[in-house]
Amino acid sequence: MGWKKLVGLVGVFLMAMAVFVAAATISNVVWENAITEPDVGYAADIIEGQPATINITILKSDGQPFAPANFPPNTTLTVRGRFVDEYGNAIDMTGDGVPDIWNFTNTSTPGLWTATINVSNVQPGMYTFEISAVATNSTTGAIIDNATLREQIWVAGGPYWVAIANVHDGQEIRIGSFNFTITSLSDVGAILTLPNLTALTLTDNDHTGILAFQRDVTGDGASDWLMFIKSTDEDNNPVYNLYIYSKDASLLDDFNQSTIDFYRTKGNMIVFTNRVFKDPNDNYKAWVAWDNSLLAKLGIKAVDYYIIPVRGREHWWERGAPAAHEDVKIIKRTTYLWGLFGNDKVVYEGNIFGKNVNIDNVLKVFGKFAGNNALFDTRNWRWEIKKAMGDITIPNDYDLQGRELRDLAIDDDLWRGFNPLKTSKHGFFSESVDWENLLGLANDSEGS
Ligand SMILES: [Ca+2]
Ligand SMILES: [Ca+2]
Repeated sequence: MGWKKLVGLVGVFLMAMAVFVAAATISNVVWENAITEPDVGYAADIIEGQPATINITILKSDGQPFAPANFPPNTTLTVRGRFVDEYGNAIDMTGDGVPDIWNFTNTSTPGLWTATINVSNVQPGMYTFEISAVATNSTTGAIIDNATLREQIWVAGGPYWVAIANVHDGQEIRIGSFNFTITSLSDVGAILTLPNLTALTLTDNDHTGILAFQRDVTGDGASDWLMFIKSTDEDNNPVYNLYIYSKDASLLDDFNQSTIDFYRTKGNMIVFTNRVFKDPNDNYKAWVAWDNSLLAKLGIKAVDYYIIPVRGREHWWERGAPAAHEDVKIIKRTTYLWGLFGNDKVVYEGNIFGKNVNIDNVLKVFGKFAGNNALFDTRNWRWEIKKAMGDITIPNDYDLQGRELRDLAIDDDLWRGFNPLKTSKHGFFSESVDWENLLGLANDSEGS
């Protein structure tokens, strides 16, 4: 073989490679009537029964818009989307047993394609949506150009859902008139005891870490989804969170977790369950762990803790199963000589949902319950946790006091020595916390 021939072959090979590499591209996915914010990086959320529109930009392999004008006359352009299983087969997303295909249409903007997807009667969860764009010679059937894009999509079972973190054996779950007890819950499956004492067994056949069943828990005659979804706690231990999806707004009201008030543990700690951090009327509630020890009573030294929910919807939302945000700041206020000396310090800042936040082995905060609500805007939808509750554990020589943020500012009883919201400067007290801003009293841009 002469060197010219070799170069020629290499050249052909490189050209073949170039054709193979330079396929069309699908990019710039823009959703309408789906939830893509407040945090990018999560899969888009679409809601069962609510049509969502997906817009995509497709470019030919030569970079021109994937549009009829940029192809020879006898070209057929097909752009379609399908939800696919792990083998790439289209699946049924409407409950009629027939796999579904959504055809995209070319908009007036060349290369901008759009489709409206409506799923129904599917189990909530993460799904793979595969979009393919193919240009075919309509005479020969030969493929001229093509592109594929796979998008992860979270399908929510309704615009209302509640999540309970870290549910466990023996726990009783009450929603309106429906209730059940978790008899056992593990990787193998779950056994639940329903009201009429019948047992319901759930198994994780497909090993997804999801155990799901349907019941009408809101009493409107329509089934709601109940799902145990495996997750991990802050120590990476496996836990199960319970998610309940509904199309019935009363779900959030029905979910009454306030039956238990408090109990004592063996270690002289008191657990206050189901304390509200945020209610559906956008009231945020702070909790103060007030030091009642002998030293504190004598005015010598006291350590008080303030659990302050961070205001603003961007701090209270859930996306998909593992992503929950219930942001609080915990301030430790140490005072000496009746508050003459002391300091404030932020000792925790961040999410509490499903976390056992332990401060100094004195205060423990566990974000336990989130009642999530889809907010329908003109184009962009959002989730907001309308109702958030948690468990707070304190030693038995502490008191737990709850106040709405604004009330905390005016209530002198909950400030040892002096109220920083009323006294701007205090001689021996080193201030490092912007209380006004934290409680939403500063002419806030941060609040909702
Ligand atoms: Ca179908
Ligand atoms: Ca229902």
